[in-house]
Amino acid sequence: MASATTLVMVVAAVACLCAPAAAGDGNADATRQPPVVSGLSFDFYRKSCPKAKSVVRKFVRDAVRKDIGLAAGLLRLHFHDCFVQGCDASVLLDGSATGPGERQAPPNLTLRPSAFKAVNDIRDSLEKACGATVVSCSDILALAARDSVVASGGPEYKVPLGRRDSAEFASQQDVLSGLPPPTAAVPALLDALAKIKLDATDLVALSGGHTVGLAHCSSFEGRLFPRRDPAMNATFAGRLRRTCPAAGTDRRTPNDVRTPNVFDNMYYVNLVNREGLFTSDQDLFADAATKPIVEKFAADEKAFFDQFAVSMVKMGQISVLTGSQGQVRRNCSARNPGTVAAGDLPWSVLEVADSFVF
Ligand SMILES: *[C@@H]1O[C@H](CO)[C@@H](O)[C@H](O)[C@H]1NC(C)=O
Ligand SMILES: *[C@@H]1O[C@H](CO)[C@@H](O)[C@H](O)[C@H]1NC(C)=O
Ligand SMILES: CC(=O)N[C@H]1CO[C@H](CO)[C@@H](O)[C@@H]1O
Repeated sequence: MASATTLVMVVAAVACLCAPAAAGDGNADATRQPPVVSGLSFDFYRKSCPKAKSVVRKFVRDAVRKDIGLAAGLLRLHFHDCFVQGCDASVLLDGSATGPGERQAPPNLTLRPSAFKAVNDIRDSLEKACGATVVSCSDILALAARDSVVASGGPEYKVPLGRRDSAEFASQQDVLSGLPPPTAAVPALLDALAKIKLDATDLVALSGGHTVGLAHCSSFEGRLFPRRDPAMNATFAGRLRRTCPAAGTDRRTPNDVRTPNVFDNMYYVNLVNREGLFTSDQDLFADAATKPIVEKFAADEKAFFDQFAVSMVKMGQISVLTGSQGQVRRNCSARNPGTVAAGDLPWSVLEVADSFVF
C-alpha cells in the first residue's frame, strides 16, 4: 500500500543521515546505566523473596499474551505513579487522584481497571510465595512495567528494587502539576520534567511508550476540529476523522498507527511522517530541542531501546521511599490498617487522569 511505501522511503532517508553515529556501540549500555539511588539494589529480594522477579515476569507474560492492551495499561500505571509524588504506589490507593476510586469510570476505560486488577493478582501470588508484606506494590509496578515492555517486543533492562509504599494520597494539585496534558507543547513538557530531573532525551524516549496503547478522541480532537492542525498529515487526519467524526466523540484509536501492539520505534517514524496523535507527540518533531532525538530514534531502534531503558530506570527512582520510610502494603489498594496519614484528600477524577500525556 501507499503508506507502506512512504514509510520505507522515510526510514531510508533518515537512516542515511544518522546511521554512522549509531555504529559500533556494542557494550555501551552498561556504562550508561544511571546510578542506583541509595537504599535500592538489583538484588534487594535475593533472600526475602528470591522468586519475586520470576513471579511477576511469568504473570505479565501470560496476561499480556491474552490481552495485549494490558501492556500499555501496566506501563502507564508506573508512569503515573512516578510522575506524581514519586514511585510510591500512591496511584493504586483506592480513592486516590488517579486510582480507580469509586465506580465513576466513564465508558471505554476498561483497560485501566484491568491493570489495577493485574497488580493485585501479582501481589496475591507474591504473598503466597514469600509472605504478606515482603514485596512492595511500588516495586511490583516497576517490574510489571518492565515486563510489559519486554512482553510486547521492547528492550530488557534491570530494575533497581527496594521501594516502599506511601500511606499518603497524592493531592489533586500534585497530580495536575505533575502530569502535563496531551495538548502541551515541548517547552511545557520540559518544564514539568525538569522538576523531577528528567531532560529532553528522557522526554523523547519516555514518550516512545506511546508505541503501544489506545488514546481517546478527546485527547487529540483539538487537532482535528474546527480545522486540522497544519502539523498533522492530511491523509492521517482524514483517517482519524472516521474514528472521531466530531468533537466530543467517545471512542479510542491506537497511539501508534503503524504497529499498535508492538513495542518498537515506529512511534518516531510516525512523528517524522506527521502522524503523531497528540500535540505533545508531534511537537517533539517540531521543537529544535527534541527534533534531532526523534530523528535518531526513528532511524535507529537500538538507540531508542538503549535510551528507553536508561530513562525508565531514572524515572523509576524518582523520590522513592526506602529503608524504614513508608510501608509495604498488604493490599495495594489500601494503606495498612492502623496507619495514620496526614493531609488525606481522596478524590476521583478518572476522566482527567485519562487525558494526561503519559
Ligand atoms: C501524508 O501521508 C500520505 C500517506 O502516507 C502521503 O501519501 C502524503 O504524501 C503525506 N503528505 C505530506 C504532505 O507529507
Ligand atoms: C483491598 O482494599 C480495597 C480498598 O479498600 C478493598 O476494596 C478490597 O476488598 C481489599 N482486598 C482485600 C483482598 O482485602
Ligand atoms: C472504541 C470503543 O471502545 N468505543 C466504545 C465506547 O463505549 C461505547 C459504549 O459505552 C461503545 O459503543 C463504543 O464502541
